[in-house]
Amino acid sequence: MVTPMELFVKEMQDLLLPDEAYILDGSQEEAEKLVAVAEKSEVDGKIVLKKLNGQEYPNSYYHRSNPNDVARTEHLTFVCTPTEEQAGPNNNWMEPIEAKEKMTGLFKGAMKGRKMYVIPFVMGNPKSKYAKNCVQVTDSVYVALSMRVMSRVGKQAVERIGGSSDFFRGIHSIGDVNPDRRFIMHFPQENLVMSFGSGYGGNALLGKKCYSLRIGSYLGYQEGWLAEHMIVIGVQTPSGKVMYFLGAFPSACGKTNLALLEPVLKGYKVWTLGDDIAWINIGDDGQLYAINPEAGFFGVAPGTGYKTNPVMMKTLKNDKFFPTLFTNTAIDNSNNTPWWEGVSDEVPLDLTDWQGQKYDKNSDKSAEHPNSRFTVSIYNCPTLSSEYDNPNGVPISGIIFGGRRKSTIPLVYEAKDWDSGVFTASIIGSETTAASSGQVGNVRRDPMAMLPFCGYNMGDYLQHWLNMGKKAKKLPKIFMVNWFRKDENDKFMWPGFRDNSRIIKWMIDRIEGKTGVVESEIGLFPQDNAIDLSGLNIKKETMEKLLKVDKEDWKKEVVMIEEFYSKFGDKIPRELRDYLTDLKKKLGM
Ligand code: OXD
Ligand code: MN
Repeated sequence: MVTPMELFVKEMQDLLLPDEAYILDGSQEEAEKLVAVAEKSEVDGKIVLKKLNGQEYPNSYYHRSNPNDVARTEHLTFVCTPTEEQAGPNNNWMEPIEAKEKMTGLFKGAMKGRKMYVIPFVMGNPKSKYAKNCVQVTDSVYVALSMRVMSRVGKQAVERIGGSSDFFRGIHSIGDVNPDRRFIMHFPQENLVMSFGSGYGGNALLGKKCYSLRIGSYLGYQEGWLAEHMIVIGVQTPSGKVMYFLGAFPSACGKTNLALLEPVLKGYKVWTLGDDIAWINIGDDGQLYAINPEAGFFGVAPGTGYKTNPVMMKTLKNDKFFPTLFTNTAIDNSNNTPWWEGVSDEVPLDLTDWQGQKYDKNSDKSAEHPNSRFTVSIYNCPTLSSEYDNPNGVPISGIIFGGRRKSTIPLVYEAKDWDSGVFTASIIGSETTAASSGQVGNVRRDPMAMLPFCGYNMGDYLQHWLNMGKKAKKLPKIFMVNWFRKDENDKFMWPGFRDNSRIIKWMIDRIEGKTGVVESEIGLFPQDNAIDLSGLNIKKETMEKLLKVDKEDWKKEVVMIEEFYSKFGDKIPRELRDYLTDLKKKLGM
């Protein structure tokens, strides 16, 4: 009997017409073989992978992408639900039949002369009841290798799928890497994504943003769980107890640094479970439990260094897993290592930039692309939590939300309860960065840091968050942070990085009921001296400014929030609109 998976492969062969199909088995030999193929293959006239200095960076290879294909392309990303309202104003929408016709036209014969890689994979530990089965086809060996790092690929997935037809289907071809023929189409009702014309991680590694967030969020809405753009960490206190936190921040707000934090405070330790995605379920005891469905980090290189993220540097230099990939960084020719700003104090003398040109030190552009990335196994991470592979996930005590804001949003505050926490998270704004193609530096409203990743109407999504709160028996505390406040001279007021552990310590004290709060218009603030500042040279006035509600700023903020909410009409839950009305009253508006 032909299984649904075999049938899918056959359908893909008939549509894409590859010269041959290869089903990944997930073995070590396979990884070596695929790397050898990539070292000999060219795409766009560029060798797909080049070996880097194995003494400095074991198992590492370099990939340079087409300069037109370096970030997620939100304007070419569509959610194809039967009605436009289901996708919501947060998504581009296309009618599903029209979208499929368009994509089928692009895919027809797209793999002629190429090999089709069939990637069976599981998102999450295959032993977990929360894990999900998936199959992606692709004609990119770089994508196939990246998927091996980022998910559980191979035989265990095939076994888990068995004769079932309940698996995610991902169809991917890099086509001719032409932005005019580039689309990432999601069909949530069919558990299907069609992606054409891009080899970039977020567009092409379909297990990541496409499945684990956009399709996942829709599945969570149907099935009663949450797929979130969140880190998962365990924070160990001096008593040895570990408390688990989730953290949601828009792209490139230091999420990965927080996930691999080395706390500055003695006796505290952060254990890493995930740096990008969390799937949250209500466990048998009524608490929220999270798993990280991914198995690797696809992290932003610039700004990663021994000062900012020593644990990631150790992860990148670990030799446990084969291979580690670097994409669009610069190359230091003196020792054939990947280079980016922040990895060393000095700019090396002989650099090749991310486009393959000799780098001019006096150039005002960086040698690496601002969204250059590394792809590395989570098993390389020296702070990997022993609970990472726990099939039940970890019980969550606190959820941290944040954005990148030079003004308005205080360093930290706590939401009174779950519903006000949902309101607080629904109003996150952040200055945009290079992780998505688009304008850098504007404030974009980004509820739960999910705006680009929510696969259905964000109004329904916010209602789903409120409903989860009603269903759970014990809920985590919700906090809002802003590490990025600036003073009048445009200087960061809070040191950030390792010192952020001071704020997490305060959160733990709050969860344990060890410290009280001061009420404000927007939420609950730390009492005087409740944040441990030992060994930190920061002025009292600075802390006061960091922990203050500036009413005039907030009045402007409320106008922006109202404008954002209005896009969703009455889809925004009544509770949240009431919170906004209440906030306006408190601000005297
Ligand atoms: C990412 C992103 O790549 O959020 O993780 O853009
Ligand atoms: Mn992300």
